[in-house]
Amino acid sequence: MNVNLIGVPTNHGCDRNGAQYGPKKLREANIVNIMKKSELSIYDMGDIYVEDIREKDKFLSDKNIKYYNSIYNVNLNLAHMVYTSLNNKDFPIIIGGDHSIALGSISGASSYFKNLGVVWIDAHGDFNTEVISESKNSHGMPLAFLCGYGDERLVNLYRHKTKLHEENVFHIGGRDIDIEERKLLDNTKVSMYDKTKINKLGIEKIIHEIIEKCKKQNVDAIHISLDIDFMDKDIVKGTGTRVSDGYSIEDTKLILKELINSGLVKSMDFVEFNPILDENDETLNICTNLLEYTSNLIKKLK
Ligand code: 5AB
Ligand code: MN
Ligand code: MN
Ligand code: MN
Repeated sequence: MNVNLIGVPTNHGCDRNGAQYGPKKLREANIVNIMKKSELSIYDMGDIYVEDIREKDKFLSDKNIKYYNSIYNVNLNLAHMVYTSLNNKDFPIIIGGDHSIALGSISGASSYFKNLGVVWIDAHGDFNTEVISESKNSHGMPLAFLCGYGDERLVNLYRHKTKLHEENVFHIGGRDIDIEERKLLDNTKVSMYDKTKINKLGIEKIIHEIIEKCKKQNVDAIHISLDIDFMDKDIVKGTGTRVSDGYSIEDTKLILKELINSGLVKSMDFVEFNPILDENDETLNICTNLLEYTSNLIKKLK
C-alpha cells in the first residue's frame, strides 16, 4: 500500500495565524522518514497551492464566509488530488491546515467511493452554515456542507451532489457545539458520540458499533477526519480552538486502531495543528507520534 501525504497549508478557514505552517513544520520534523519506518511506501505529494490574501480582503467575495474564493479553490484542487490518489489505489493522508479542508478531501473520497462513511473526531460540531455561524470561519462548517446544508457552490463542490448520507456520519468527542449548530444537528441523522455516550459505552464499543452500522448500511469505505482539538486543551497547546474536558492521546490511538484495523478506512485528514501556538514542540511531537502510529496500523493491514 502506498500512502500519499498531501499538505494543505491554509489558515483561511480559521482566520488565525499559524495553522498554515502545519505541513511545513511536520516535514521539518522529518515526518516522511518517521512514517517510512513502518516500511510503508510514503510519497510526499507536496502542498496544494494556497493563495496569499491580505486580511483586509477576507470578505471580498461578498459571501458570508471568510476567504471564500480561496476556500473554494483550495478544496476543489484538494478534492481532485484525493480522488486521483484513491483511483490509484493509494491511501491519502491530508495534513492541514485548518479543518475547512475536509470539505475537499471528503468531496474527493465520496466521488471515488459509492457510499462513503465518515468518522469525525472533534471537540466541535463543524456543522455551522454560513448563515448560522457567528465567526464566519469555514473550519466550523465543513461537515454541514458535506451533508448538503449551506452555500450551494460549496455543497456541490467537485461533483454536483450532496457528498454524504447523514446516517453514514459518526461524530466523536463533541463538547463545544454552538446553539444554532446544535439545533441543526438535532434534525439530522448524524450519530453523535458525546461525553455521556463515551462514558457509558467506552471507546472500543463505540467504534465497534460504528463499524457494524457501516457494514449494515453497505458503506464501502470510511474516511477519518481527525481534528487534534479532540484531545484535551492541556494536552494540545498547539491548536487554535482548545476545549477542556477532552480526551487523551491514548483515547485517540484507540479510536485509530479500532477503526483502521477494520480494514474499512481508506483515507484520513489530520488537521488543526498550529505550530505558532505550540510550546516546546509538545503538540508537534504528539502529531508525529500519532502519524507514526497511524502508518504502523496501515502497514499491518497487508
Ligand atoms: B474546528 C465555532 N463553532 O463555528 C465556530 O476547530 C468553532 O475545525 C469552530 O472544529 C471550530 O467558529 C472549528 C465557535
Ligand atoms: Mn474541526
Ligand atoms: Mn475542533
Ligand atoms: Mn480548531
